[in-house]
Amino acid sequence: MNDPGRSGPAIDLSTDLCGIPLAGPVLNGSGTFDALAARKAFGDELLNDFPFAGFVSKTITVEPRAGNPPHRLWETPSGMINSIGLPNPGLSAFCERDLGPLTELGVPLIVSVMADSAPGFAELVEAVGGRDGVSGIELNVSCPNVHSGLIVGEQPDEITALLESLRGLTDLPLIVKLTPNVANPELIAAAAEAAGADAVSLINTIKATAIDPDSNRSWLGAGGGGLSGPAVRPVALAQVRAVSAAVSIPVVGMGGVTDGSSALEFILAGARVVAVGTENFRDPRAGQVVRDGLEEALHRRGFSSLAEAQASTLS
Ligand code: RRO
Repeated sequence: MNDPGRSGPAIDLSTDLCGIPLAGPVLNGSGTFDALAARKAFGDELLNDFPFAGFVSKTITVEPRAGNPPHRLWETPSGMINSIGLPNPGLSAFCERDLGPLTELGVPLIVSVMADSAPGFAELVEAVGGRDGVSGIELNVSCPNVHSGLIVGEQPDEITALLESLRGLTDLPLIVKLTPNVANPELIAAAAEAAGADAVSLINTIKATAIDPDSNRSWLGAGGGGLSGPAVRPVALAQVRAVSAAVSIPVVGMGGVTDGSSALEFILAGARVVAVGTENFRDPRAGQVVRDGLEEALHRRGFSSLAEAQASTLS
C-alpha cells in the first residue's frame, strides 16, 4: 500500500522473485515471524495489510524437533544471538496442520526445509512441492544451530550434488539459503546456480556466542548461536554484493534490514528483494515500516519505480 502521507507520484514496488509475483520487495526471514500466531491474535485484520509481500515459513524437518535447551536468545548492543535449534512439528504435522492456514495469508508462500541428508531433503521437497498453494521452496543449508552430517552449505561440490538430486523432483522455484560463515559465499552461490537453483537468499546468521559473566559458562544452552540484526548489516551487504556479481539468478538480501534506507542499501548492492528478520521481534509491523520507508527512500533518490533501482548498478 502506498504511503498516503507522502507527496508525489506513487512508486511502483511490484516485482517478482524467479517467477513468483510479488506486490512489493519485502519478505520475512524464515523463522522470524509467526504468521499463524499473529493471525490468531489479530484475526483477519492481519490479512488486510499483511506485513510482507511473500511469506517464508519457519524451517521444517522430516521429524519433529524440540529445539535447543535454554537460554535461546541473547540481546547484543545492535542485534541478537539466537540458539533456537530448529524446533518444528515435523513434515507430517506441518502439512496436516500448518500448511493450509499458511496458504491463506493472501501472499505467495515459500516453505523453508532442512534435512541432514540428501534423501531427507528429497522427502521434504517432494511432499511440500506436491501441495497446492506453495509458490517456492527455500533449502536451508545454513542453520548455525544444528549439528548435521551435511556440510552442504559450506562446500560447492556438496551444493552441486544436493541440487542435482533435488532439481528433478519439483517444478517449483528452489531458493538456496546461504551461510555467511564461509570465506567466499559467491562460490557456493555459483555452484547452486549451475546445478539448477532459481534464487539464493543471504545471509543466515553469523556464528557467535555469549558468555555469562557470573559463571564460567556460555549464556546459551547450546554453547553458541547465530548473530543477526543491524550489527551484521555491513557483512551482509558485502556478501550480497559479491554474490549478486557472481550469479544471474535473483538474490534475496537480508541481515539487519530495519527501515527503508537499509532495504534500499540491499537493493543497490544487487538484491532483487529483501527480507526483514530480527526487526520483527522488536516490531511485528516492521514489514510495513520497511516497505513504506523503501517507497519514501526510492522517491527521495529520484527513482520512479523499484525496477529502476534494481537495474541501477553501484559505481
Ligand atoms: O532455528 C534456529 O536455531 C535457526 C535456524 Br533453522 C536458522 O536457519 N538460522 C538461525 O539463526 N537459527
